[in-house]
Amino acid sequence: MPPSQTRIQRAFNLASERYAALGVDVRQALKTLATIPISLHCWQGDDVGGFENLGHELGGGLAVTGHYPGKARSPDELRADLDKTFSLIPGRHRLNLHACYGEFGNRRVDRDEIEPAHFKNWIAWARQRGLGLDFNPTYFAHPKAADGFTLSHRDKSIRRFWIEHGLRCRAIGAAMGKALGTSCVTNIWIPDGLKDTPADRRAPRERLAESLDAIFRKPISSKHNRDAVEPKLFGLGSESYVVGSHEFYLGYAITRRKLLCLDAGHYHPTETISDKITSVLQFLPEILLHVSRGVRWDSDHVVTFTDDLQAIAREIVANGYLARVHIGLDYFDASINRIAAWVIGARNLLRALLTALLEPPGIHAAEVSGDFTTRLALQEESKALPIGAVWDYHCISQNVPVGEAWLAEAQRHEREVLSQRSGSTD
Ligand code: RNT
Ligand code: ZN
Repeated sequence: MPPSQTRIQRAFNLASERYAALGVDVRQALKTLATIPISLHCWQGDDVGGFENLGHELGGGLAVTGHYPGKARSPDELRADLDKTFSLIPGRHRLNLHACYGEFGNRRVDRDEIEPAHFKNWIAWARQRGLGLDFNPTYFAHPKAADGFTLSHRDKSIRRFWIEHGLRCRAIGAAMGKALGTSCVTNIWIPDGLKDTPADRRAPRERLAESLDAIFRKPISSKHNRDAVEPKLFGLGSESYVVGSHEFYLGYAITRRKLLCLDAGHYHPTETISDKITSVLQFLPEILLHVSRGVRWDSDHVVTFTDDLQAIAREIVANGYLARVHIGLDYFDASINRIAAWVIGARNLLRALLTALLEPPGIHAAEVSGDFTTRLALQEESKALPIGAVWDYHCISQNVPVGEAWLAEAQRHEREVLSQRSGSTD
């Protein structure tokens, strides 16, 4: 064993003893951690660009800032970047694709024409690597979404177009789930909303419910595809009214037995999704999370190791919800190396889950016995427990770089691969 490995092993042994004294089984925690899949969002790799080559601006209230060179310009480049990324993250994970990332050759294939065949390379790639796929219809960056309305549009033909897109996306999701033997979560987010005070808040919501019902009419086995709907309170250009608000989709998901997607950036700045998890899971069998980080607004910053992130992970783990919560990342940062952005967010999310798995049982026990002093004392003391030693050991056992060593790998990839991509600064 090289000296660094011996050091990591020794630190791990000491840490395990420390945790064991508090009643925590570290090996069991690592076993569980290794089974938790994170759905990595493909759109961090190319600033939500996709491969349709429609030349249409992103829109829909989504904004990617930064001009870091080297973004992926083709599906092959994106897959190469993802391979590098996955090699720096411990565990076996999933990829979350948007419909605009299909491979259409030189043809123009509109959103109401897409088929599973356009995703066959992604499916083959995922199968080879043992990755699951998740999916999203793309309701933005399109002329028929340019006025800010899609499924709730007042024009029936535009609604029809987007319903067809939704139908096709569910079929693609099911094809992915079937081919890979792991159910695909197909998540619907639409940008529909208004910048200024609406005169009618009701009709668009009635139309949205109707459009969604049309998309979901056909039953699909949950073995292959699960439908999720994603609410939002406000967006850029939809500050006054969002058709698919939290209450709208909460009611919709409960009555239609759909997954609700909670995005950490979609609420008021002091409102957290961690507290919502135990509430909505009283009434829904499963949910999807878009783990993100809003800075002042839904800015989709790279996920860092915040209290918010730790609270989300803790609520999933402490309440035994790992089987009912699908965990995905959702952010886009073009101001730093895009692979590093993926890796930082994913490693933080996993570290937060590990922290939750290592929570001393005394915290819960203190609450049960009504001793809130002890609860608070243990909560605070547990923040200084040697989680880093356990995490390092986990990385070594999963054959991924320990600590900041992953960065050198990402930088080598930047020198050898990303920097060779010309004209890739915008
Ligand atoms: C937008 C939603 C949505 C998107 C992706 C690209 O506010 O969070 O999930 O980020 O579909
Ligand atoms: Zn989201």
